[in-house]
Amino acid sequence: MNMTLRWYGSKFDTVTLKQIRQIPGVKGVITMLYDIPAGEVWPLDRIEALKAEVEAEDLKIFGIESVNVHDSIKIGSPDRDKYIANYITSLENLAKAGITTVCYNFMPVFDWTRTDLAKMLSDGSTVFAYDQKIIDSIDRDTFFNQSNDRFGGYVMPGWEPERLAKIKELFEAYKDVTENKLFDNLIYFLKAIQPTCEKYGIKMAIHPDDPAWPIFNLPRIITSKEKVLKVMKAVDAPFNGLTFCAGSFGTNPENDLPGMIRALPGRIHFAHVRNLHHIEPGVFEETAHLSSEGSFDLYEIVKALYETGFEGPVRPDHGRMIWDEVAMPAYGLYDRAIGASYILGLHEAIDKNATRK
Ligand code: DNO
Repeated sequence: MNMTLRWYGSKFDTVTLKQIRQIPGVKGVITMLYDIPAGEVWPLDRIEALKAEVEAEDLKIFGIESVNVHDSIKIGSPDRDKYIANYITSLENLAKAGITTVCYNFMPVFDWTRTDLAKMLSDGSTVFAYDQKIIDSIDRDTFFNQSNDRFGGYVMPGWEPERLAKIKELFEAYKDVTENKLFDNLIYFLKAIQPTCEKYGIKMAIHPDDPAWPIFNLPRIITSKEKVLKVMKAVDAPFNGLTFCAGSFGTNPENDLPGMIRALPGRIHFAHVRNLHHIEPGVFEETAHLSSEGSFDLYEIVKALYETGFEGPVRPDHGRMIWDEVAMPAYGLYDRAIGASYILGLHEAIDKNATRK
């Protein structure tokens, strides 16, 4: 297990590589070229410059989150092959720079969704929260129009202003995309990139849908163990893997998180480990990483990763905003550093217990 932190690049992130380097046990970053829109090629020189910047601070790039998939590929539009060809070139360029773990998602229109980006917990920290009742009662366009304001000036992943500007057209473009069609389009994409991934040893790690159920009448296909296994079986090759995101799958309390990990040996290429607190069905708030703070058993999650031989990158996920930090919501330094130390502590204890037996 390689502990990392997500880092958006020096132009966008409030956290510096120097700070990340000082978190004990953190060996590197998960990063991306945040300014390149979905569908465009990632140039090799930009990737190499990013790599050099990270390595100059004695850190390593353990993977990319995300090389985003253009909507034409998800919709299955006539021009999808052009965007798939661009995606393949980006993968080749990443592999040439030695970066072979790639996270992506296949969520229609938008990425993760929360109804509150700064809900105050009893300790005075603020967190992301979600309430299905708000989603059910709000007009879709109003929700998206308000999003730029909710983000307090930060560009949030998956909610880039240029996407929000064309949200109506995007919804229109997805109107005939059923769950089956979205699944078929994912399989078409995976089969098209398979030769490149296998040639370069690239591990593709699909991120679950968050929350793990359809919202705004859009289909979601990466929401449960059964649905993930269906994708894994449809393209049954090791390159086709998963980003195991505890916080996303865990939005649905019926998902048995350690059980999911154990059902996917060798197919989890990247892990997001965090916690949240279920309040009632469809209503939850994020919390600190500790098991005692939320609804998940983090010990069992790390143990399942350990016992299935997971050796990929792990990152703490959304953190609370604490200690008056000014940063991109959920992506500050302090609480994610605490999360990383906690996960590493669990891992050390599990490892010592296993090897001493
Ligand atoms: C949110 C993140 C997601 C994730 C993408 C992966 O904080 O977990 O934006 O990076 O869904 O493509």
